Amino acid sequence: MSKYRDAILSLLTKAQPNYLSGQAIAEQLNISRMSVKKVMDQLKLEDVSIDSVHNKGHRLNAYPATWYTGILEGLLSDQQLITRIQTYDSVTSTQDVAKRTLIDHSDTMLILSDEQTAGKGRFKRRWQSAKGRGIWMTLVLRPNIPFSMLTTFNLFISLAICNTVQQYVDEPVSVKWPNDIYIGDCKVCGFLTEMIANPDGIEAVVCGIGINVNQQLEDFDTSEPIQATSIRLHRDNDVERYTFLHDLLINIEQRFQQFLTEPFSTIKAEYIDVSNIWNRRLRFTEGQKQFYGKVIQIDDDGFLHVVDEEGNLYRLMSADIELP
Ligand code: BT5
Repeated sequence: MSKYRDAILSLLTKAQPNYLSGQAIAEQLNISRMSVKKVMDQLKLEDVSIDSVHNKGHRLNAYPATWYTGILEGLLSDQQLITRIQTYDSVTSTQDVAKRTLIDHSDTMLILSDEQTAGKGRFKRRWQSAKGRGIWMTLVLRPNIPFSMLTTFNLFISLAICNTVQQYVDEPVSVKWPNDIYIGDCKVCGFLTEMIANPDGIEAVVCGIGINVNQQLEDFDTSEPIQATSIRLHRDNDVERYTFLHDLLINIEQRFQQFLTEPFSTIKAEYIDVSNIWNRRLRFTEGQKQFYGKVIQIDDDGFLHVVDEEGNLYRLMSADIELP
């Protein structure tokens, strides 16, 4: 595999919808036109649709059905959130890959896979990750913040994901505190945030995000009782995953910046507005404890205030909430 493959794909992506001549590519990368042609021929044998026209050059016609690092590098060159991108056909879990990779690299990262064979939810629960149907990704971020600030990170990220999904469906998209996104009463996305720390502070925030994008009903394994939906199930056509990912990362970058510079109180009204936990009887599981109750408020630190059916008050930082 040519080491110029990613660079060529990145140039073609940035040039879209225009053609880029073989000569221009060769000059920019300081390689021969023959090397450029070899890479083009190889890419055309895969599922990359490249149009090559005599006297005009090469053009990327459409995004492929699988992830290509070079295309993402070109597509995401307008953002500052991520410096390293790694894509895979199949991994156990992007979360595991990210944690292994951050040992050797100190930059910010996006790890993306077409399939996860052992995708994980919180508390090691299974996360279904049908091949080619969703966004199965982990972001490694390096915020220079005190530990205490992390409590509201998920709330900002929730809004970024919720807003992005809402760009693709008409039905209202909602947030289920602390880390789920719903369409109606079904989960379209779950994410989890892990922290890698050393005695000096936070080394990395490892945020794994799973979004059901193009699944049909039969793509979900219903042998376990899950209330899942996908964006596709609320549209007439498939979602183009590269474009979706680009939109998502623009929103995450903007919300992450807001998280670093503004308190949760500035987005609290917006957050409350898209939350689906108000005015309903909910089942809470916190560790071994389980109870039914109602949410009273969310405070400025992002904690949930809940009253159970005996009138006891709780201030929760994290919990499993079921919508019965
Ligand atoms: C979550 O956990 O919702 C966090 C899921 C994070 C997944 C991403 S994918 C990329 C990265 N790599 C990983 O290995 N993980 C992250 P939790 O709140 O514990 O919810 C898990 C529960 O959701 C399961 O027990 C099922 O009931 C349900 N579930 C499993 N797969 C689902 C899916 N694809 N869509 C909706 N619900 C699902």
